[in-house]
Amino acid sequence: MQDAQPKTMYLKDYRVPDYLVDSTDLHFELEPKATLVKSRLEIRRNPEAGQGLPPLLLNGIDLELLSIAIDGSILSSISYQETPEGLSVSIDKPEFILEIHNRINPEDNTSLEGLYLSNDMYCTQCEAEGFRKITFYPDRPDVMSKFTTTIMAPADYPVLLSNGNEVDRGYCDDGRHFVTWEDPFAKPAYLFALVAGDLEHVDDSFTTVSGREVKLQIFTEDKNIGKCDHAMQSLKKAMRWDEEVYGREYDLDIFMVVAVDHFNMGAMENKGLNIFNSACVLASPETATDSAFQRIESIIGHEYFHNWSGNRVTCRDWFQLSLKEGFTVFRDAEFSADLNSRAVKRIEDVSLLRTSQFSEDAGPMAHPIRPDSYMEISNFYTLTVYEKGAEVVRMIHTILGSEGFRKGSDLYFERHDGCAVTCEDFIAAMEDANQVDLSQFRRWYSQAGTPELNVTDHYDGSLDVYQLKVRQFCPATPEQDEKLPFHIPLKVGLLGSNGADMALDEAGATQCVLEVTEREQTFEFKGIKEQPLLSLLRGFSAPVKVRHNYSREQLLFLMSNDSDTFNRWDASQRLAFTALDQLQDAYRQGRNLQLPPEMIAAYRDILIDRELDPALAAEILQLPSEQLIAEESESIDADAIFTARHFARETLANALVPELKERYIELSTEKSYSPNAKDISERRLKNVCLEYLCITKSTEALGFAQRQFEAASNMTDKAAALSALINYADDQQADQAIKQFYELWREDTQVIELWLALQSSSSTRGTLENIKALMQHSAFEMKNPNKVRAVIGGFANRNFSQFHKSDGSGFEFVAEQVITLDKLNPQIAARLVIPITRWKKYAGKLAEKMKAALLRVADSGELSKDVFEVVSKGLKN
Ligand code: B3K
Ligand code: ZN
Repeated sequence: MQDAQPKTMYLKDYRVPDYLVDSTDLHFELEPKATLVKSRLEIRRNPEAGQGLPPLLLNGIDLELLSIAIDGSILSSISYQETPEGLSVSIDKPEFILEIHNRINPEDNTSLEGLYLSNDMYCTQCEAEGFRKITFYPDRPDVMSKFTTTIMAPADYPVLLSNGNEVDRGYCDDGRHFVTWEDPFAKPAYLFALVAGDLEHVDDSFTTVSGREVKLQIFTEDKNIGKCDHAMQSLKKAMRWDEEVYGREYDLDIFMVVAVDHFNMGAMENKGLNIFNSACVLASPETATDSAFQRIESIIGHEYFHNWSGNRVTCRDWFQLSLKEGFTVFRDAEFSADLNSRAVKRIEDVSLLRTSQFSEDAGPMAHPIRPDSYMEISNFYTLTVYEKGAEVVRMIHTILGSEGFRKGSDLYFERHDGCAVTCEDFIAAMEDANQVDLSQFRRWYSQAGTPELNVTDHYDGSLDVYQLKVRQFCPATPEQDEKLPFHIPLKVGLLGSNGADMALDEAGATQCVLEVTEREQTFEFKGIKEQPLLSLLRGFSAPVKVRHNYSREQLLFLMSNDSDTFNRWDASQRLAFTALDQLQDAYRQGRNLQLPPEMIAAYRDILIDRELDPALAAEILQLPSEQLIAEESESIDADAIFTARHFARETLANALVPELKERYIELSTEKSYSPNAKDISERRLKNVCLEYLCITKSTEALGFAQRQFEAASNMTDKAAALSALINYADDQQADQAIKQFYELWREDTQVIELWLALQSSSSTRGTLENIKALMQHSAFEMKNPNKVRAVIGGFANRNFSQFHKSDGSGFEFVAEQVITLDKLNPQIAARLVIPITRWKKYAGKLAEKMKAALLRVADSGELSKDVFEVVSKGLKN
């Protein structure tokens, strides 16, 4: 693979920094290929770090050092050494001013870390370790400093932004201009940001609860200025929500958001200057789908909430990443739930967790939400740290209740404001504010893997006692063979034969949280007058898998009666899984495939139930994705999964045509677009009906799709119709729609990303040949992560049948792209390689072919740290 293995970092090796940086004064002279960076740092020995004056260690990557001086004296090369990490400088006094001049090359920076150019706009991305690509610095989150930043640029970069408040601006003799920004809050270097470009902005303001006026600005290229309104409204809602729900007020006079086309992830919470992937901030009804509107609302909320959970209180080291990310995802999920449909939000989040986080937990990169080690921290911005991390915070919320949780978060913010802290500090604040003991609960932070609960029950009618026996088990994960029992809040209810919740105690509570702490534990409910039906893990109260021997009748009963909406949906999932398993077995054994008539009847009931939230109906009708079925399988048989699911959908479609048609027509009313929960949910069901109808490939159904494609005035309906045509129309009709759509939207970057994704994820049109053709299209750009995610990511992650082609061509293709991308953008390459690291879960030849593709990446020469870590863990036995 390569000669020198990258170094592994361990949590147990954490040491406080030797030196502190009280102030950081930065000066940038922007030039595309040769930007000059001058820094002036006030440094002192950290009193907590022990005696003596050890060398000062500064991180630096791809920097051209011009000069280094201490207290005004230029250092000769004997006073400092270049190291693999950066510089080691000899120190002979406890306090000093360090001045460094260095040059960087933003234009050639395709890693999109540090300072780079995107469409002629300068921007930065410093989390986690990007600041070291800007200048030599102790680039670690526990070094917090007050930053002042001066940006000097030619006049054709009129907008010059950094963190904090603007304190000066002016012109230089040579025609350049400058702006100086001062951030009064000490922060780690990963929260530093700089933007320079020819940008327009939309302005608004927000009055905080204590009456302070905050200026709000969203910056983007001129052509996108009409797409900022939704983000601005979302920002104001988020600011109000954080005041009301967490008592958190904004702290600077200005809050800025900038949209950037080239960005490795969704957005970044830099202090006062959030930088966003354009796809996560720009929207208009004509160009963005409902899910884009919702994604924007939640990401705007997420980054804003980081101002407290992340910025004011930050992480001591990167092992603590979930401290800010898990907590902030929990906060943004609750924000979205409060603003939209709580049940639908929960279903979407749990689907993502089950599909992608559970498979991470079962794969070679499995890690606890607080990892013990890493080679490259960028590889740990995972669903485990984010989404499972949020579930762990949610469990604390469930155990303590809303009020107790709020007391805990108040204490956490009060105790640690302005500090860099640990997950342990968060749990301790929750404990201390509530006088509870969360010792065992802490195992969620240190043990990886998805726990499984086996639940059996027994009803004794002569004593009116209902007993639940719960056994827990967690599969082994890399480096962790044995797991200790988890503390699991298991929310349950009991349904009577009339479908209503039974009273579980004398006070009449209809649900309770069982605290499962042992490997095996029995719970008893008294005064239960009839055999109840168990509603388990309500609201998905813990990130676990629950096994219980439900009969088909019981699941159907739960589907129609459970008072917990999430569990109504979950019952439908269990029912679908059973049917899909049986179909897979029949396929493997060469028997005729058949869908149980009760299942068809149940789906008909869902479709005609006008009382049911249409979004919930849509979620139920969808059937679990192939990826989720794969995750649930002991050994993945891709062919059987695809065939079974396809058959089930085709059968349902053919059996339910009249009901689908009626519902589709009924929901196809002309009204002006609004991304509110009710309208979104109606559009969702309408478009699920359209898709099912098109599965039948009838002329009538494809006619509906064609008409909707032509008439739609919003992108949700337009894209749904295009998707139906791409997947189910004949080549001619599909080709024409694809072409027409492109001609209409070729100037709109976000719409074209959607256009690419719809094709790459299509099981019919997303053939390898077509994917390669898309990569030759002028709309594709290998240096743009959104385009890579749309085309190559869409193929590897959302095009189950083509990616898993039995000849292994899909795996080989992904391997080739990873090798190419690793030279341009290691972070993106390391994400893309993940689908081919899961080879152990596959049956037969597919496993061999997938492993061969992974080996090909491993043997391709020098790899980045990012790709090396994922590939080497993927190949480990
Ligand atoms: N904190 C950033 C993620 C940075 C990822 C760096 N590889 C966005 C977020 O979670 O809010
Ligand atoms: Zn975050």
